[in-house]
Amino acid sequence: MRIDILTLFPDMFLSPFNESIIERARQKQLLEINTVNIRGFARDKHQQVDDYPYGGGAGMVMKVDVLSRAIRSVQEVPGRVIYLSPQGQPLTQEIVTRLATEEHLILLCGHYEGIDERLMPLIDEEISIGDYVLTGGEIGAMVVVDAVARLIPGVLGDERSSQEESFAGGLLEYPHYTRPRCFEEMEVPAMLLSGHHAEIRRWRKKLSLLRTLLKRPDLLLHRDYDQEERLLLEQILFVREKEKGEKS
Ligand code: 4HQ
Repeated sequence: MRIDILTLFPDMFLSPFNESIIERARQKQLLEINTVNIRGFARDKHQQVDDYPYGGGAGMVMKVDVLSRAIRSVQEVPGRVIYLSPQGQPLTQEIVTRLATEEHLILLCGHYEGIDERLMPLIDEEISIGDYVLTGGEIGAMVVVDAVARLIPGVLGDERSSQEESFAGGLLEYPHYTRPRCFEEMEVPAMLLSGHHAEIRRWRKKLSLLRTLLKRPDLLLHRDYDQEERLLLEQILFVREKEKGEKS
């Protein structure tokens, strides 16, 4: 997969993309990331990339001619152009999965008040990483790259790691433990030491469901449940109902 990032601040991407899993994916050539400095497409002597808004008001607007040249410069191979913006579709794992099937992504990072509206015909999709305001699209682009990269086959050392999410897909993770067995009087749950792999799997699924119910009940609403999940959720709800009765 190839990802081009159009930005005024290419140095912001140095550490995030030159460390750990993303760096290894690039070394293995599973992922090619290019940062493209938008300023390189300014033509006037001041290399101006922004200008005052027509109609007046605070802030600056990124220039349509500069941005269109920047986008077209990376389109010798056609790619999906994504603009990071609070007005975009909120990023979800479903969107990440879809983006991971693309061969070429072009991420446009805006600054100031944003981009000239006439750039919209060159943009395929707007994505928001959440309902808050950033100083620019760079951190949003990093989030998209990170989430997409780990779905590319071969990027995660252990192929199971991304598979295990479809096991509990759409649920929060069950609790994890490693040595020592006892820390400050807190024991590792006996179930995990039992060696009964089928029961451990069920126990983990049940705790995933319980945690999701307690911390993110919204995730349970529009979910497809299998037979086992229905049963485990029923057990959880039955115990909760029983405990309510005991209190009164
Ligand atoms: N910005 N999700 C304003 C964001 C943002 C977000 C990027 C700030 C675009 C013009 N990007 N610029 N939220 O707040 O992606």
